[in-house]
Amino acid sequence: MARHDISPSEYDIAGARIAIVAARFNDFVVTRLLEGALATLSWHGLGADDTLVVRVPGAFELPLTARWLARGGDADAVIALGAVIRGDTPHFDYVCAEAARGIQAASAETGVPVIFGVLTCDDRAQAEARAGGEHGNKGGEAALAALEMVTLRRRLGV
Ligand code: INI
Repeated sequence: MARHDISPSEYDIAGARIAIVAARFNDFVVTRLLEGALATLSWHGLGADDTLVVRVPGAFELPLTARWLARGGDADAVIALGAVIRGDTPHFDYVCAEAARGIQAASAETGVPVIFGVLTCDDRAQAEARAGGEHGNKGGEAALAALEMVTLRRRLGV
């Protein structure tokens, strides 16, 4: 039986097109996630002509927009970026849950990989640490996940 455990050196992404939907809420963090994602895509040879960036109000709007982009047929993968930071009310829990559930549903319903690049943090410091700080840049990691899924889908022929 074949094994597929794809490393970055094995990416099969020639001609791939990647759509990114990024929340504007908590822009001080999301912009860094976006920069991380674009830098990683660029490092792997995907530039402005291969990427589409769409901004939406907040993480709650990510799933619907990801579904539009995935259904549009032009994207081999969609990356959803956002940052939900806990406040004093249960609002955080609703936004996180719907973003996660909706992004998974967008992927399952369209068959296009939709990557969950949404930080869910207790405070600004946690978010900044994951957006180019001591815990790396989760936007860049989301881009790698997208490229791996594009490659895997091509390999499996699905
Ligand atoms: N949206 C976020 O992306 N992050 C948050 O932390 C956040 N909080 O905490 O409220 C948030 N709220 C807005 C939400 O995503 C929608 O844009 C809004 O409710 C309109 O539908």
